[in-house]
Amino acid sequence: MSSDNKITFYDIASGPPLRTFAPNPWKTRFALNFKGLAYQTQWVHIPGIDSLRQKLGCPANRTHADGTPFHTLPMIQDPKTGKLIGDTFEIALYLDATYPDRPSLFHPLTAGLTAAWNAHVDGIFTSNVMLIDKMPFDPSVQKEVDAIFAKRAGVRSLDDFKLSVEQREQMFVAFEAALGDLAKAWQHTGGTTDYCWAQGGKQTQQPPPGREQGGAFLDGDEPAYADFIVGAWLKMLEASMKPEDWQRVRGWQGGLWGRLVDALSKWSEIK
Ligand SMILES: N[C@@H](CCC(=O)N[C@@H](CS)C(=O)NCC(=O)O)C(=O)O
Repeated sequence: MSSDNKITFYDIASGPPLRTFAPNPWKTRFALNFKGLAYQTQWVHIPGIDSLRQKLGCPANRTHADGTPFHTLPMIQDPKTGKLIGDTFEIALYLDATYPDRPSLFHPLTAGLTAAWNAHVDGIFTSNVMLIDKMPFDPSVQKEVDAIFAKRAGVRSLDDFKLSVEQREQMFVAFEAALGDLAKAWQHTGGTTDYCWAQGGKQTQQPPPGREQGGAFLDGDEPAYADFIVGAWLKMLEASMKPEDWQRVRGWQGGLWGRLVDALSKWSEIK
């Protein structure tokens, strides 16, 4: 297939070797790979996202605290329909609607449910993002990226966000408990067991017999977009945490997160 017929997938550029690391682009890459669609990646450095989206006429879907438009990735351009889409969830819905003969990202009538899951999962990981060590931005733009992030956060330097050893450990404990609560979805428990994960990630109540161990995916032997949402955040941690911290997260909840990332490796190809 000539590159003219391929979907163009705009992803955030890392340092060499070019690889996906940001969570939202990971959701889209999983989706494209799972559906087996032909695509090519266009890598964009963070400081170039604004001008690219404006040039292509793709409206921003986030807003900075001061009310100005916040341009983000991913974005796809599909020559089959001429469509340009710049929001992860919209992209997933579009791909299922446009390519129904390919594996489905959404089980029937679960788009609303998955949108709520997306917001919930984004919230948990975003509140613990300070546990990462460093995102693998290209060194050539690192200073510019740091300045953009510092300005956005209203601080002079990102060093203002450095956690003490004790604060970090507290955050790890809280993160493990939050993921423990999330893990109940894999065991199909939750509504009836109020809160079975205590600080430190220890399970204090057992799920009903037969549901002690969930599979790698939320429902069944194949992943759905809901699994990609969590997998995308885990891939960001894998790329950005210190290796020993990432091993720690992989092992939580009986190794569920490691199992999920490993099971998703089939759809993790970067092309
Ligand atoms: N609602 C958007 C959010 C996308 C988003 O926040 N993307 C981040 C990467 S995960 C981004 O492009 N950030 C650019 C920046 O921080 O300047 C979506 O789901 O596509």
